Amino acid sequence: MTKPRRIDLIGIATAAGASVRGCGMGPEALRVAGLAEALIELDQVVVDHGDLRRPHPALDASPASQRLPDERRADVLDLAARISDQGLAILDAGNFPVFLGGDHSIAMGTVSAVARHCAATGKPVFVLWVDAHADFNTPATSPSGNLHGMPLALLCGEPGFDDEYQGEWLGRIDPRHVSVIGARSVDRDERKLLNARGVEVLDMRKIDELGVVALMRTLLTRVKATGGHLHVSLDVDAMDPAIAPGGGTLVPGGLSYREAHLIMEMLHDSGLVGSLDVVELNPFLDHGGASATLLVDLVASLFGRAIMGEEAGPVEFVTEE
Ligand code: 6HN
Ligand code: MN
Ligand code: MN
Ligand code: MN
Repeated sequence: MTKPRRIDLIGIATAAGASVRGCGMGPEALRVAGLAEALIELDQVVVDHGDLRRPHPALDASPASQRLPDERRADVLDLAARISDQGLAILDAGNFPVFLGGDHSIAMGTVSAVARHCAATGKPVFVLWVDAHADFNTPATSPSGNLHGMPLALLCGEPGFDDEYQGEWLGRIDPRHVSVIGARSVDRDERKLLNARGVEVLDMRKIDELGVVALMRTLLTRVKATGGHLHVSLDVDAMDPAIAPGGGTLVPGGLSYREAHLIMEMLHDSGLVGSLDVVELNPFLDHGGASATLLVDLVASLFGRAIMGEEAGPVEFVTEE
């Protein structure tokens, strides 16, 4: 990755898109785990913009987690609009935004910021969704109603979202420019949509059979050929729960420590990544900061931390026939 002018951290302290509470504390846990310090260690210039959050709602006897998804939707959309505007300003200033979630619904805002920024220059946008889930549900296909399972469908213009969901995110991304890697929990009707729209799903079986290197090379070669901007959205549950217990929707059989790092190292070497989300970290469920620390180390790999230092040889892209 060519060194960005500056890395801008922006926290989004929310769990409004999820039904398990606690990932609103994610940004602070990533700070405590040393995110900024790890980046500064890599000679990056870092600015922390603090957190976006909803004003504290009026208290009543029932916890927020008992609010229905529809009742939480206004919070999700309000935050997404603010994330989109703030993310756009960061990108337009030539800086690299790192969005700290928060649940994965924040990607409606983060990816729309990238799409708006790139629309001005005609640069195609590609999205790499590193996740146990595909987050491509609509209100009709979702088993939970939770908006953190739907951001990609909204971004890809999937029909079935009524006027309540209007905003900068709708239909901003070409589904054929989206790759999900690490998937192992895809809902029945969600799978049909993914196939119909041509979303690439590099699921755990493909990783087992072909390995991260072959899959990532093919993907990066394709993005490179178009001169596109690659946005990476990293969900903590992409990693195996044994190494990343701090999430509210864990699924067994995830990325190993080295598979996850190798993805980040290859992304770094490609020079293609221009924005990043780190989402779904739930410090309340984490074990002694293990997941927060892992995420910080993965971000460091994305920004060039390497086992033998930064002078690793050039990576060759092999175009597969
Ligand atoms: N996440 N597919 C499930 C749903 O409720 O739509 C789980 C979504 C999880 C979302 O982890 O970002
Ligand atoms: Mn730019
Ligand atoms: Mn997700
Ligand atoms: Mn997930």
